[in-house]
Amino acid sequence: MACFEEVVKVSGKHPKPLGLVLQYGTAGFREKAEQLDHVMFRMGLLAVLRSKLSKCSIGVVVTASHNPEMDNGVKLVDPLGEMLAPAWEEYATLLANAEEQHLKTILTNVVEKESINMQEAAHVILGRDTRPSSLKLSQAVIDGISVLGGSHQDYGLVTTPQLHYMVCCWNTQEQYGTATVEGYYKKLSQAFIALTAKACCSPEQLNVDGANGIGALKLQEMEPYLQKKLILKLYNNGTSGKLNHLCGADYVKVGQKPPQGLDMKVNERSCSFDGDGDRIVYYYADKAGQFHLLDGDKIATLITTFLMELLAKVDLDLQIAVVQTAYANGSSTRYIEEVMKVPVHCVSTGVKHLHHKAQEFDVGVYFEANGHGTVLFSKEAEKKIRRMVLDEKQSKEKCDAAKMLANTIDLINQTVGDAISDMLIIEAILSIKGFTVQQWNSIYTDLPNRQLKVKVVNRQVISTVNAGRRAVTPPGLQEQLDILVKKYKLSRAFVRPSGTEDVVRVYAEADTQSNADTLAHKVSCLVY
Ligand code: NG1
Ligand code: ZN
Repeated sequence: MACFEEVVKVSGKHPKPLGLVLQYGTAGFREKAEQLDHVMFRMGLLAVLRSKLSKCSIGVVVTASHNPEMDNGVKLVDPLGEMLAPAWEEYATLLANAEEQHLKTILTNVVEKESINMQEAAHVILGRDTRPSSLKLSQAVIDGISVLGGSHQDYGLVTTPQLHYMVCCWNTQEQYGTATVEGYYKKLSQAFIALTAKACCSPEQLNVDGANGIGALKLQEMEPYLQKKLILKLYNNGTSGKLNHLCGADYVKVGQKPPQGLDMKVNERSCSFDGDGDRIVYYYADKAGQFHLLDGDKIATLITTFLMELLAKVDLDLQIAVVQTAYANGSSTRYIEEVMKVPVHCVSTGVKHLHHKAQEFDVGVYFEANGHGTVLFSKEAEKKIRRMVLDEKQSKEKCDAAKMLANTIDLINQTVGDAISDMLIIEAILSIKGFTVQQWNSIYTDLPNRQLKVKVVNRQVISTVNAGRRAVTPPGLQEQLDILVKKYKLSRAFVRPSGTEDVVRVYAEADTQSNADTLAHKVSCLVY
């Protein structure tokens, strides 16, 4: 194929380190930034092919989210803002690992297998985080797009969810929103102001740890649009500290401790974003100095409670469900299923799995324990709700509840988990319900738990089934783990290889913190 001759020529400027093997993992490729130039170029090529096939704009985000600053990564975003289709993840891996002499063959195979018409136009939407390496790497993506004749729109520095939002706007002819960062700020802030118009109290200042990343930058841009309806105090805004270093949602969640650089007063609520602004966790310290974390499970419970109340009022026969992963605290699952009577589904780690499952319901609430999540409303559910808002024959109570649901739909970023949007929803709910962060926290009590990272020679020797909850290789590992778990009360533990870092993750839950810690430690010894 003639056009691939040029690709091979330009690829020489983006050489693949010989023998380097990478995998399109939980959230795209992640590696030390200096190893990724060829991957970026090739993902530019792949995005063009995907765009030609779908006749839609395709997104590319250059980010490594919660990873350390020296890492970077890339992921492709499908037409409605969703994660890349599974078959294309395989093409991405093949393409990234092809030695120079095989590049043309791999590209030709994709074109033939998918019957791509190379005469079609292609358009790619690009964004990047604040890592020092991101600008150069995004230029390598542009080289890939250009050599295959694709056009592109570079949004530059944006949060990952802002990029997902842009892709959805482009492909819905802006029905979802205006495809600019200003359009994003206006849509969310108008919905927030409308939703909280009749709130019983205005909440006190919220401390935000921006992880020294893009979320901090974008929140500062957005603040004027919120018209002082929410008072934010931003810490770790990137002016002095390092990205994700001793701060950010992952640091807080995994370490169960506050970030550095945040001045937290007793009982004051604070939240942390991650490095690309798609995760959020809340926390506070009580009078005794004890730290309380309100993670993705607590967020899912709060949002589901709020939506359930509104859905009961509108009485439109809409089914709500919650989607979690194995990392969800056992108490949250029990509370949602047994007390709230809402069905809970457990899927494999990685937001694409949760998103996909949540699409099966009228209203699907999905959150990973780490604070990555959103709410999806089916097209039909959204239509019914918006119709009720305009239906003058309905009672005022129904109409008001429908309006609140419609504003919630506009406030939530339905394309992916979004720290800014989730923060606004949480703040709206707290002020509408007149809840303090302590009242929110007391909805249920978390089971003590511990997450550990274990460095091993080859993490891929561990493989799992049942949404990551049971190890099938190496032989005997699961049996030994089962014996350990039986020694503790209310216990649960599992191991799985990370899809984003070169580690094995261990998770343990038990009746006391010291038992959870000991169990996690003993499980780590099994894999080490
Ligand atoms: P891995 O590294 O595969 O565990 C982590 C998170 C996922 C997801 C991705 C993408 C945990 C335990 N895992 O995946 O939930 O958010 O990163 O960022 O938090
Ligand atoms: Zn992230």
